[in-house]
Amino acid sequence: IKRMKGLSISRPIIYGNSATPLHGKKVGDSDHTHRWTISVRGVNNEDISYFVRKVAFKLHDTYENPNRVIEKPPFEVTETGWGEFDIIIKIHFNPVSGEKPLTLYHHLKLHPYEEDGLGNPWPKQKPVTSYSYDEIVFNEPIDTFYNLLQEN
Ligand code: SLL
Repeated sequence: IKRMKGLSISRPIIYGNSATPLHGKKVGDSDHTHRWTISVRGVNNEDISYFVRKVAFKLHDTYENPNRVIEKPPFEVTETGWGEFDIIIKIHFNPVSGEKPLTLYHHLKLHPYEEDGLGNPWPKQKPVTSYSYDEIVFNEPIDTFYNLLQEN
């Protein structure tokens, strides 16, 4: 294998969650209050599957099968629940990259901020969102992976 000495290349991603209240609608016999979606995606919903092989989301242990592995886009998990917790996100890259998986953390946000920023209470139907922007930097990538990133 040949590495691109002295070079690095980066790709932007967005990860985080949206959540909407169930407003008393019952989900089975549970005490769940919200429906939420955690996701990893490209900027402007760009397809990231050419360099992301799969994404593992580790949910709170109160969930059945808390380790959710998503093998193709959209890399997201939708669930219902009652509480906020930290989600461990493990991004596995295309095997040609030879890169180790990358671990990110996201605090699942269900409850709105007190106000909308203009002094008004948060609108009841408005989804709560919490997203982060990040850039994944590949240092001295393997040449075939570098070319793959360049071509996409
Ligand atoms: C809290 N430390 O106490 C947190 C834990 C756990 C969230 C939140 C239910 C999952 C299920 C669920 O929302 N768990 O019923 O399957 O706030």
